[in-house]
Amino acid sequence: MSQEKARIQLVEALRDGRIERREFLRGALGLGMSVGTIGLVLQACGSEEKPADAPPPAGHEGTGPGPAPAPEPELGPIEADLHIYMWSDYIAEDTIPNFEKEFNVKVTLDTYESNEEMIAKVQTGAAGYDLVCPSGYAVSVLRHLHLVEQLVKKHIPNYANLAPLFLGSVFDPKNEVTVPWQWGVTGVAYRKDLLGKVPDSWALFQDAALKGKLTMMDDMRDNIGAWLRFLGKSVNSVDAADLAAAKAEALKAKPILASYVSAPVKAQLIAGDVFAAQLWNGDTMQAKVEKAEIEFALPKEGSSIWCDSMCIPKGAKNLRAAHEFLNYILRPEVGAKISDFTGYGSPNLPASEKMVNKVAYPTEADMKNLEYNEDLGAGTAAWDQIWTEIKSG
Ligand code: N2P
Repeated sequence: MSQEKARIQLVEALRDGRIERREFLRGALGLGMSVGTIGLVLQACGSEEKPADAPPPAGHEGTGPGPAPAPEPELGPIEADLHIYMWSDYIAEDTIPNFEKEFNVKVTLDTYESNEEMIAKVQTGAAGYDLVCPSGYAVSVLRHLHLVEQLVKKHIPNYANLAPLFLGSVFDPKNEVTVPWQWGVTGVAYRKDLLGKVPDSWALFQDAALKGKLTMMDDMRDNIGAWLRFLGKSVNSVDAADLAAAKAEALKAKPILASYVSAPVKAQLIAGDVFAAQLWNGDTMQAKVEKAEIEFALPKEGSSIWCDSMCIPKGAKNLRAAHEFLNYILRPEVGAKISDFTGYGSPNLPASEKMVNKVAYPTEADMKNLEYNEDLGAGTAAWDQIWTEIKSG
């Protein structure tokens, strides 16, 4: 019998009351289970006592009724390298250098501009990344493709800092694969001095008087999603008639737009070449630091809200370094500095309290006009097709 099977049988025996706690402890230590895992199992099986040096349980799973969690694997010593792939302008300047110094790890950071770009690269399997940062729906896509590793929570004790609002999500109901990173909303960044009005509708991007001074994001979900909301539809619609109507609106906007561009539009807003751009709130705040006349608005038809999370792609080589990094970014002071730089909200509760430029968590009223993007499933092909037609049309 494999050691793993023996461990599972031992946990089951304790859970079913066939062996005593003392017997379980002896067997578990003999099978090389860590003290942390033993603590979790004992807690899940209703034991009051914990081994003397057991850390607090990580996350929320294993504390309710139901089967005990499978023993967590052992991770070796920290590796010398860590490869991160994330959105551009999404981390404070000193986050990585400070981690490198403290943990003696060399970090490589590559950036992307959309979930689709990241998924395509991770799917090749050759990218060699240890951490990626998908939005919620993209976590579902990666899970569906079996492209994410389970987290070893005993190495992320700071997971407890995450606000309950961001846990137990539809894309990770048991908090097994994600560390929520930043949350935000999609709307309109604009130069109040140049535009001369507050944009209140997605129709702004069809205003011929502003030809060449507007941009929308180079992002299938945000772009088509905005036109769906404009039409009173869900950002997650896969209905053929809705998509055809959204495409028609997008094609009306296309000759007015200077380009399809996401985060890099900040430089054009600052320079005043672009008067208004579809953009996320945090990137808008980053641009505002350089140019005070930049503001952010949410169109009345509504928009999307999202939370991006760190995940470990399948086959990652530097697992221990990835976990140490996740635990590090969950420190309140590190998390606060990240969000103070990005301009986004922090899902880390003590970090959000420490932030200089606080971003309040969305209220129920806020949520009335905002939707989370969901995995489109089989509908993804139709969206891809429409997006290709919009861009080449
Ligand atoms: C990157 C912001 C990414 C947010 N600057 C997209 N969910």
